[in-house]
Amino acid sequence: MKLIFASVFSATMLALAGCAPKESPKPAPAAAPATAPATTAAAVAPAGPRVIEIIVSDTLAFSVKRIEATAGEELKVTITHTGSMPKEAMGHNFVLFNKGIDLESFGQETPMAKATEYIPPGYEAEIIAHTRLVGPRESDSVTFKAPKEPGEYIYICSTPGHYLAGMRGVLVVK
Ligand SMILES: [Cu+2]
Repeated sequence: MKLIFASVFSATMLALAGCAPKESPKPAPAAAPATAPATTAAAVAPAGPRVIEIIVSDTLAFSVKRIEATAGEELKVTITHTGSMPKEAMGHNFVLFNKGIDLESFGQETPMAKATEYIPPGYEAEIIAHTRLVGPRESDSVTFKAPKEPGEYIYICSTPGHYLAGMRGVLVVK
């Protein structure tokens, strides 16, 4: 055992000794790829959706009550809650409807839809877009295309009672 170890050790030393002089300095790390391609990609990237920022707080109101858009325009609505009251009572969302929505019926169903953040089931065809329910210091966004048909489209906060108290606005498509 001792002999074998010694032989291996010697061989290793020899190998190391033999190799050492030939060892060349490590090559410098390859230069990072030029940033030109990324810049080019950004330059040709299509413009993103137009961002509409809506602030909500401890009052029953949207900071933006009227949004104007062109038919089919891509919009990103961001709703940010700057208040401090509990989400239970003062949570808000943004729900945009197609024309012809029966808000009274919808409003009657929202109290039973707490589990789905006050979006009652069965309104998929009537709702163009909606955000999640946001509480204090929370924010959510939804990206969608404005309808192709010109006209007025109502949006509300669907927390029970909120839209009746004035938490509503209109998307005007031109
Ligand atoms: Cu609300």
